[in-house]
Amino acid sequence: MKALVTGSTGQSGSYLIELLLEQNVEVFALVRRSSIGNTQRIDHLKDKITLIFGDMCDPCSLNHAVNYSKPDWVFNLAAMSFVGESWRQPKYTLDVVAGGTLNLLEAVRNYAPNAKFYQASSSEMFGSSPPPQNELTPFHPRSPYGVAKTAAHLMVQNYRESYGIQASCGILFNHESKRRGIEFVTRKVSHGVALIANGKATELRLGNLDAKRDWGHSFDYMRAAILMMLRDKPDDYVIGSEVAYSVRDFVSLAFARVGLDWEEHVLIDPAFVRPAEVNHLLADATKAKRELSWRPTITFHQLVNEMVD
Ligand code: NAP
Ligand code: G4F
Repeated sequence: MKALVTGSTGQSGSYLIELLLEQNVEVFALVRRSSIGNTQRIDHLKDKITLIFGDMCDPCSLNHAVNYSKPDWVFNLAAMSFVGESWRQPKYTLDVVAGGTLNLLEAVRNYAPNAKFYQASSSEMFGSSPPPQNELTPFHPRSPYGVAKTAAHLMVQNYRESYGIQASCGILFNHESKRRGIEFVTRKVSHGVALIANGKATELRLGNLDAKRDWGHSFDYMRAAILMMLRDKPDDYVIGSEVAYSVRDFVSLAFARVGLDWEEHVLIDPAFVRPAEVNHLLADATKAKRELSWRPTITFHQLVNEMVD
């Protein structure tokens, strides 16, 4: 069994590759060229996988990657995934997330039409649709990133219906870990708490503390992605913990982990308030529980502690 993974150097790409290797899947990892190195999250796996250089915006490189690896499974995790940045780089976000997915679907259609395809869709697509959200909830994205993910999601469904591509979309709610990028709120907070606890900073500047998210662990959510690929029939699944907490809850628990009162250190900075907010995401993962027998194993409190520790 061979798998091609885009977004291999990201948070979830690294957990996914570890899980695939455990199952003796041969892994081909798409990596984009960087002048300083961007493979830290998978450096410990480099001897066990094949790196292929490429970029989601370059169809030639994706054609090569698919033709060279001849994969049974394609996991499309590559994205400009930071919502806040997507207002500053909307065209680039659309190009990578939506255009890149189209480029990859074409490469699969041409060079590996029987491969199973996994699309990293997002709860950000639900935007302002009231909670709980499941596979039937209408999309109302609130950011350029959300719009781009919605376009990619619909394109994947279209290739499934038009060409019979065996594509499944995992509509994943927020998932985090100690490998999370520093600009996302959970990592920013846990890192900020560590700096303050070690006397290297005194304050932490944040935006909207009222937003609610359904947070889980990246390891658990990549287990779900593999379970989707093991199904005979492609389909779309919501993956989430079915419990939502506010950003304030996360902040309060993270500071409490080191015995500090968050209200003595957190300042609200308008620079981190978004032009439009997604107020409340809460998964209804009934279908995944029923059809994939998937359950999360790491709780919100364990996640906060892991990230702060
Ligand atoms: P991440 O840590 O930001 O990783 C993104 C990956 O995409 C990195 O490997 C990055 O490469 C790569 N990438 C970005 N632009 C690229 C381009 N033009 N060509 C090739 N590769 C490119 O994100 P993540 O948290 O692992 O998330 C994985 C996927 O799931 C993303 O598609 C994200 O949108 C989606 N998703 C995430 C969540 C979540 O809560 N984490 C929820 C729902 C959906 P570099 O390392 O070189 O930057
Ligand atoms: O951690 P965030 O930046 O994640 P967000 O926007 O929910 O997006 C993440 O989850 C999506 C799934 O729903 C993924 F598709 C996406 O790729 C990404 O992984 O922000 C979470 C919340 C927001 O409401 C934001 O306004 O935290 C709020 N927040 C408050 N202060 C902040 C800050 N977010 C960040 N990044 N930085 C702040 O200072």
